[in-house]
Formats: sequence, structure tokens, C-alpha cells
Amino acid sequence: MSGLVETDIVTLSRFILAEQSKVPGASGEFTLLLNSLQFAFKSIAYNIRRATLINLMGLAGASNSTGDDQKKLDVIGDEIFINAMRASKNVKVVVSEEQEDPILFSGNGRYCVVCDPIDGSSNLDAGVSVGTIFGIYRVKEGSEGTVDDVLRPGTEMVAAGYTMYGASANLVLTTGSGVNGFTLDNSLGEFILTHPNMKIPNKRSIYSVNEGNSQYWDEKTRGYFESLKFPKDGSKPYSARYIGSMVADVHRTLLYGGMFAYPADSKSKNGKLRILYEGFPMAFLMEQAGGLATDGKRRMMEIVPTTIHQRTPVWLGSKGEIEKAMEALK
Ligand code: AHM
Ligand code: MG
Repeated sequence: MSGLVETDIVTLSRFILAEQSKVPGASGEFTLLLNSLQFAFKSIAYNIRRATLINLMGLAGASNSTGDDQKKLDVIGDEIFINAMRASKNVKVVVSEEQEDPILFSGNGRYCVVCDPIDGSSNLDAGVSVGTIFGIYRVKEGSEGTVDDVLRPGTEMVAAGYTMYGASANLVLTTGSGVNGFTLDNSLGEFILTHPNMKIPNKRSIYSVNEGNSQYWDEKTRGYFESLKFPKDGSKPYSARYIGSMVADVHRTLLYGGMFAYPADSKSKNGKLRILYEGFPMAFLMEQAGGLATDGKRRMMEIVPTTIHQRTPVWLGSKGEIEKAMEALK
């Protein structure tokens, strides 16, 4: 620091280089992959920012692998992401929410990337924060790169995170040793380490859930949320916060504490969110920040997915809050 100007800034690239230099035998491929990912995030951030100006809002006229209407930006985000992964030469398998099948690349890549290129896109036209969620696996020893390389529990992910496109672009990343947050400096074109070693508060009286689904919930789920609003012990009721954009809801939960849930219900028996590229990355981050993530019954990270777009109920957040919820749901 010289006067008021920071002259020794930790950029994401510098941070990853420093982290990888501690890994014996690291080849530099992961660092290169992170560079390609960064480029995708910057590019998506740039396009979201100018979307209204260049007529990118609204529907593209197609639906994605799971039948949702695709937004123009969904299609663009997906293309940016896949092209960046192809160009990196370090990736063998890409799974995207927008693509029915996994995309397989030739070459000697050692990584698989699962992603939701623009999550929460139903919020886009209203200018609400959306985000890219991603998880990274290493290709299995001896594998040529197939779907089996990603049908693995979250515990086998080597890195995961999200970039939230809000007032600024915020990248939150774990490589399995804590959680670090970076903010995009648009002038420098660099993600700067602004939130080192993020920890989620152990408790906070905030719940985040789509309560419009209450009538489809089972009795225990309904009873649990009722108990937060009408506490029997005379304590203050919980506050409700729900944006409807997972990245933004999880980001707030990580910073302030509390609980985010998308429970199973009678119309979505397995919940709405996808385990591979929504559940696992957020669960990985939460655990690394000192929080918990479950599907309502078991630790999320240990579930073994059998299909790439598999859905899961989600309960994640502060350790104290999730333990309390799990006790009530038993
Ligand atoms: P998407 O992947 O089609 O954008 O859907 C996922 C989003 C999440 O960001 C958010 O948590 C959830 O859907 C909101 O769903 P709902 O509108 O049912 O509350
Ligand atoms: Mg999504």
C-alpha cells in the first residue's frame, strides 16, 4: 500500500498460482483452466451488462434440456462457456444445464466442468442478480473422458464456485481449502481478492425459500417454517429473504448467515434444483465456509448422481440453522 493506492493487489490468477505452487507435482493445467473460466465469467458479465442496450433481453424461442424456456442470454452464456472450455484444451467433458447431453472434447484435457451458465435467468429482464455456477472434477485415472467422469459424488470435486452478476461481478471459489471471494475490477479486467477466507456465521434468523410452494410441502416442512414465523419460546420470528436467484440467495446466506432451502414438494418430488451443477458446488462452498448442505436427509456432497440433470431437494446455510432444520424434519 503506497498512500491511498493499493500497489500489491492479489488477482485471481496470482492467487491460483500461489495456491498451485503448494501442490506437489502441479502441472499448471488447473491454473490455465481457471484462466479460461475467468474469461467466460468476464464475457458473460459484459454481455449481461449491455443486454438491454443491444436487445438481448427476452426469449430465444427454444427450450433447454429440461423444458424451460431459454432466454437469449441463456443461449449466449452457454455458448461463451462451452467455447471457453473447448479453447482451454484442459477440458474433456462439459455438462451444461442448457445441453441435454454431456459435451466431450478430444485432446489430453484432464478436467471435467459442470455448469449452469446463467442461473436464475427468469430474473434477467428485471435486472435482478443472476450467476454462473460451476464445479470441476479431474478425469478419472485411465478414462478417455465420458459421462462417468461426472456421475460422481460432490466429495470428488476438486473445485467449485459461482460468479454473481450484480452491482459488481463477484466470484466465490473453493479449491478445497477454504472459500475466497473476488470482485471484478472492470477497469483492470481482473478479479481482485476482496473477501479472503470467507466463513458463514454459525446462526442467523433468516430463512430463504419460495413460500408460494407451502401447500405442496409435506407437514414437517410446513411445520418447520411455521415454527420460524411463530416461535413458541417467545423469541423473535425469523426474517424472510427470497430473491428467486439461487446464486444471489446463496451469496447473501454465505455473507450474513441463515438458511436457504428448495425442499421437495408434491409437484417436484425431488425438488427443483440440479445436484451436479447447482447442489454440489453450493454444498462444497458452504462446507468449506463452515456451513452445512443436505438434501433434507443426508449430506449433499455424498450423494452419487445417476444422471447429469438429476434434481435434488436443497437445505443449506449456517451450521446451527441446518442442524435445527434437520432435527425438525426427522
Ligand atoms: P434456472 O436454473 O432455470 O434458472 O432455475 C433455478 C432457479 C434458482 O436460481 C432459484 O433458486 C430457483 O430457480 C427459483 O425457483 P422458483 O421460481 O420456483 O422459486
Ligand atoms: Mg439453474
